[in-house]
Amino acid sequence: MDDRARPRVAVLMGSASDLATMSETEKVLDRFSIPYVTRITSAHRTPERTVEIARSLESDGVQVVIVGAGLAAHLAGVVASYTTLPVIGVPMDGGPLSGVDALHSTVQMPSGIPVATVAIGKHGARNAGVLAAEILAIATPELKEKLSAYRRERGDAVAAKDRELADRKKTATEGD
Ligand code: RP5
Repeated sequence: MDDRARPRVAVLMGSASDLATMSETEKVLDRFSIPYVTRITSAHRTPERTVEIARSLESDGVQVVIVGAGLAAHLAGVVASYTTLPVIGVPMDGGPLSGVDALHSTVQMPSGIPVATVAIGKHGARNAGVLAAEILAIATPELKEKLSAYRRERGDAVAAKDRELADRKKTATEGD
């Protein structure tokens, strides 16, 4: 396989029901042109497949692993226990506890086996993509430039909204 097409990030999730949220991670990775592979595997329903996937990540060329899971979210922790690659955990929202269960399950790892846990739901899914890009950027200067542009764009969008608001207020006051 052409090395540029080799996945550098693995996006794993516990269920197809996580796809809508985890597609936010994919969008960010797409934006930074980071090749990734997406897999559905469950710590509880397909434990053996999960171990198989976790064990092969490094030899497949993956450098950062992003894992989304909900409810009693053990997938990120289990994957982290089988690899020394950095693992980013995304707690899924939904369920009777609105994702707080998944947040606690993902973040409360025992010392020695870290899972870098981001926010619950879509914000976390997006940040997982950005964090993966930041990790990869350590050795990839082009990515650093893309990250700076991304931040600039987001800052500019806030400033544009602020100007828009000020203009609306001014027009409203003039109409009084
Ligand atoms: C977790 O259980 C999955 O990550 C998902 O967030 C949650 C519910 O899964 P489904 O019952 O929708 O398949 O393992």
